[in-house]
Amino acid sequence: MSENINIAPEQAAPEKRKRIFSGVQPSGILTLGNYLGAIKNWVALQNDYDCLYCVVDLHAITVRQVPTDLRRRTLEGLALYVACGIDPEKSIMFVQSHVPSHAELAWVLGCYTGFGELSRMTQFKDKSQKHSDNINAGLFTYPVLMAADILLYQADLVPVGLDQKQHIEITRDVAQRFNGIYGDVFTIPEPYIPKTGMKINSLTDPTKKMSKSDPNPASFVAIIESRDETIRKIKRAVTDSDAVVRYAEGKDGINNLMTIYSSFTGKSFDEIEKEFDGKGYGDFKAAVGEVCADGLENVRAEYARIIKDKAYLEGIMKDGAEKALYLSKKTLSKVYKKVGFYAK
Ligand code: ATP
Ligand code: LTN
Repeated sequence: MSENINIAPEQAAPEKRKRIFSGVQPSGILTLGNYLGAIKNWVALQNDYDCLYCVVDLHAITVRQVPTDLRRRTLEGLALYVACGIDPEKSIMFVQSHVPSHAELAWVLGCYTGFGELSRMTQFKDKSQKHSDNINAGLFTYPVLMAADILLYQADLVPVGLDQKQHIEITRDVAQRFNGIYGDVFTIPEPYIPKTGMKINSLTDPTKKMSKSDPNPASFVAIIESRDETIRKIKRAVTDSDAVVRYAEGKDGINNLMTIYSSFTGKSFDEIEKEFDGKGYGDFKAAVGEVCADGLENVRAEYARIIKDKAYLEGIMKDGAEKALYLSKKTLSKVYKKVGFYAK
């Protein structure tokens, strides 16, 4: 993998502001993985780009959800975006189901996406295994809806964790195919993947991605859990028995904790190895727990304050949906015209 598919912090702010789109599913309580892999970067990007950040509830129902939980988590997801530092004055925040263009464009794009290419998606394979009792068509066409999200807004960049790279690639393929037939309709988006934090692994099985829908809460750090809980979970994280803090193959647990430590402190793996030279895992885990709890402290305090103000959050949602609808309709009407739909 070249350095440059990862973020290029050296990328200067462009003349005409470029567009960014990203989203998180309200499928559970947001984790440290979501924060370091995605949302932390969204905040950094909003000064230099025009950003749209979405709570992707349509995607969440590809896995069975309890309706009251989904509704509550949608509001909580938006509150977390704000608590993490997304500024409603700078960025558009909205809920995917509030803008019908997403489902509309997804239908059209589905007719330009191959069964074969969807079958190759690793997320589909993983989730079909996890939910073998409910392998639905939505789970299969999930990437088409994601392509619609991105292409509707002519996004140039999509800040996501590494697990989503394949979905950006299929989005590019579908966009190029469509453009090849009808001319330049869609901007071809690039992934924007952080150098550290691109993949935070589970605390209980460090060979797997940390995931908010993991039924075992010990496997993840939730962005909004208590300081003590975070420190306790990290203390209990699964590691090897080698007792040397070193980044190396086969040391998935320690590699993961080093990645987390590095993401919060900005220290390189070499520096971390030196810092903990001669010290045991106990000391290292305590330090990781502390930096993690410190790094999330402000977000947690902001969240506790904002979540109480439902009217404020609903205002952001409503305003965001109006703006997003306006922008999305420009692309959707162009697409409808290009494919030959009769104008109203
Ligand atoms: P689910 O468990 O419901 O599949 P998830 O926790 O994997 O959810 P998503 O909503 O699928 O989260 O992802 C939202 C964003 O967070 C994406 O950009 C994704 O790449 C990023 N992300 C999710 N988990 C991680 C992780 N463990 N490490 C880095 N980035 C992550
Ligand atoms: N599939 C993504 C969530 C998502 C997304 C998007 C991310 C849906 N639509 C558009 C970026 C851009 C995931 O993280 N699982």
